[in-house]
Amino acid sequence: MFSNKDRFKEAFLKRLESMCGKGFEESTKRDQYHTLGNMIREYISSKWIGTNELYRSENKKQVYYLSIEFLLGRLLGQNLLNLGIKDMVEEGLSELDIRLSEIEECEPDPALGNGGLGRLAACFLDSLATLNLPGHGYGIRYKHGLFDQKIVDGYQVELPEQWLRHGNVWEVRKPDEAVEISFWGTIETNYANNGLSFKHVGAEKVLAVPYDMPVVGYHVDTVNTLRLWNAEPSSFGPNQDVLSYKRDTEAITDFLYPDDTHDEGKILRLKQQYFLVSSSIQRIIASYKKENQNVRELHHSVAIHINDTHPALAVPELMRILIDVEGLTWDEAWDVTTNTLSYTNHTILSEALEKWPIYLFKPLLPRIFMIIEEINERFCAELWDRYPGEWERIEHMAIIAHDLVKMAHLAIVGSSSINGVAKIHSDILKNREMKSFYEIYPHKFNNKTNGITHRRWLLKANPELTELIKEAIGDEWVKQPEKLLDLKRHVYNPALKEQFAAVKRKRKEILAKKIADKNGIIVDIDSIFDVQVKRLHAYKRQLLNVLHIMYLYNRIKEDPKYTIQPRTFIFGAKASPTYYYAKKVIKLIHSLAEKVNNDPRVSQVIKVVFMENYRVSLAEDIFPAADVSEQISTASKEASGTGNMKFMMNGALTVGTLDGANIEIMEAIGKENIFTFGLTAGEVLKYEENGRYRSMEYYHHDLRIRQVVDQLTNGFYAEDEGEFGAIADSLLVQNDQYFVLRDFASYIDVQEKVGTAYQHTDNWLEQALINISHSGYFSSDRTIREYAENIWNIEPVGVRM
Ligand code: CRA
Repeated sequence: MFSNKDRFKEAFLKRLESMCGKGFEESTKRDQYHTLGNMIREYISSKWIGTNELYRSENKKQVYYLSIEFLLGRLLGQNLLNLGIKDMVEEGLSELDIRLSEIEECEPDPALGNGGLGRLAACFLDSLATLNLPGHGYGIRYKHGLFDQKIVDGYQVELPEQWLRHGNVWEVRKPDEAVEISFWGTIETNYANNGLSFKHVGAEKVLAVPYDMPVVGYHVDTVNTLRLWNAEPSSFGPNQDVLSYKRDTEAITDFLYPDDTHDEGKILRLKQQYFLVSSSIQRIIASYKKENQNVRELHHSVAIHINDTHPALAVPELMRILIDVEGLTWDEAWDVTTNTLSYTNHTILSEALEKWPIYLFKPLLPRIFMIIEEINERFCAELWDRYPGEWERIEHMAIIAHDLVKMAHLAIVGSSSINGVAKIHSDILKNREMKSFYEIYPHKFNNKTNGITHRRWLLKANPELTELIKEAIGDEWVKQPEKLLDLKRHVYNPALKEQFAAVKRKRKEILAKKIADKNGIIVDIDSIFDVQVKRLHAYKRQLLNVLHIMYLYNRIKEDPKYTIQPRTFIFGAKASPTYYYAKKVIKLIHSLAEKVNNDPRVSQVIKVVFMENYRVSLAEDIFPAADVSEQISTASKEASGTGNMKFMMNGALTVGTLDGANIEIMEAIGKENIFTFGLTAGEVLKYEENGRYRSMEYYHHDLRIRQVVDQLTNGFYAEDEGEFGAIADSLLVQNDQYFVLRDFASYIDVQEKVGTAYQHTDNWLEQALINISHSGYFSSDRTIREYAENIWNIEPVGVRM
């Protein structure tokens, strides 16, 4: 049905009638979306089955990537592109007077993630499949993904996200592969003649039913699997109070927790984590045992990756199955477990380090708790041997201490590999945050700098730029993104620069139209599109960006001779619903926009735009249109960042601190092609240690700072003077934890340089092209190859299409 355009058209019309029970004329865009999606899924099936058969017959090692989040974004367009049938389908549809882009708009954005961590998992799946690597994602099928953001009077309001309302064309329910998960109850210990055995009695059972989604590689036959688990009542549930049992069970997969950098100490969250881990590992072992006899050799065929600490219960769960179900001894089980598991840390923010109180943990997961106690005891005994008498050190490193279970310690002790997500982050882990663990396990620690899939963030999001690059250097880089470096030879070619400028302009026009439609704001295409899009968090310092704009406003008002290169400041960000400060920053951006955009003179040169409901599909419109990428986190706090890479790949120049992957971006493109400013990580960490920073001094000594900070509370931006009190307090009363005022002056300076640089158009375009040419290193293909070779020990399987 996809062999040529005419057969496709015919099949499409036939399928539309049979699926929707309507003729073409009456069909809606959504009917057309479902029809096309259905046809594509069917087309994928044979490759999917083929891939699974190949994996079975070759019996090569496979990796399972356990993640509480997968932020996929829309799949229709990406699948068409990866299957190599997009142009044909697009033409066929247009002959039927249907625009593919309009159909694509009907697909809800599967928002099963918050931000970087979840999106990284999605990029990794794309790379695994494209590189023909046997690797699958295991996650949760949340009924509601991340909330939809509405802005009402400048305030964020959260609406429940409803991605499953009209069904999900990509998924296949596999009830035959459902497994049971046990919560609560008690453990009976039996002393038989050949040792101990444990029986979990009185447990509440929950059924985990898998829904599989195909992960299609780019122009290859590999189709891997993303398996999402759904919680359902089990037939072995209680007889009494069936209704509340049903409600409690389904609640497990109802919601994605809308916070990535805070520890949600809720029992439901712990239930989600065990639900994911237990269902995944039970199934992984069952499928291993179909082809292999000896679970003692599991790690030769299986690698299981723990994406941040959320799935760290994989350690005791694998132990439980190996000991209680498979009958291995403790030592045998420990050997298999530690050789199977690997762990990535994504943050050093202490508020994100998960610690579970025993009083919640132990009753919910009694057997798992016993196993963690045993792991902890053995670990502490080892420490005692190594550091006799050093109680403090041992207490500090223990997995259980002060009535808390420390998930990061559990993951480190139970894994063979621990990695950070950018060089500086991995170094901070080794030398500070996890120093004591690095001392005893130096061989376990390594770095894997994050990456992004260029197939979504360049090929799909920016077809215009993709074409331009292909015209200039051919298309080898599509399969080998590091070959984008070939573009470097052409950077000074006037024709290329001109064409790139035209592409950028076109993409700015497209975004400007969206802004006009959605926000009713007319922006100047010739202005710098200066963009900060990411989750709202104090450490990411959207506030620094805002204070700069407030300063510009004052400057323009006060000094009639002051001229600047016009700029459009674009923001997109969701704040966690309970994060008071973050929501105030969103309100402040809106109050600022109101003032700036309505001032006759100021609005000639600057505009402020907040784009509602930032998500993957919106991001695909934003990155290609950006001139400037704001990556201004407090140095040491942003583990890597991945938006920075998406901007770079689309030819935006970075304004950034020496943080996360910004540093590696700078090393790749050269200092002269990035605008850096602010404290270094070393300086920040030193301040944190010696406590010598006084934000008040900066407030008193820099008039520009005093003016903007005063304007937060003197009625300038809100009638209610208390409106932004929390923000002012964070800066002054709480001594500015993220060094916003400390970095203010250097940020203003660097922003001035950006304005001047933009006026040297030729030079700017060259710098943009240099950014693009070095972006290949930041493809997730490179990252995944490194994981495959150095951590998982897996190899490509199968043949290219
Ligand atoms: N919030 C980091 O903060 C990083 C991503 C992916 C984060 C980012 O700097 O790029 O992970 N950390 O590695 C995180 O989620 C729980 O920690 C993120 O997305």
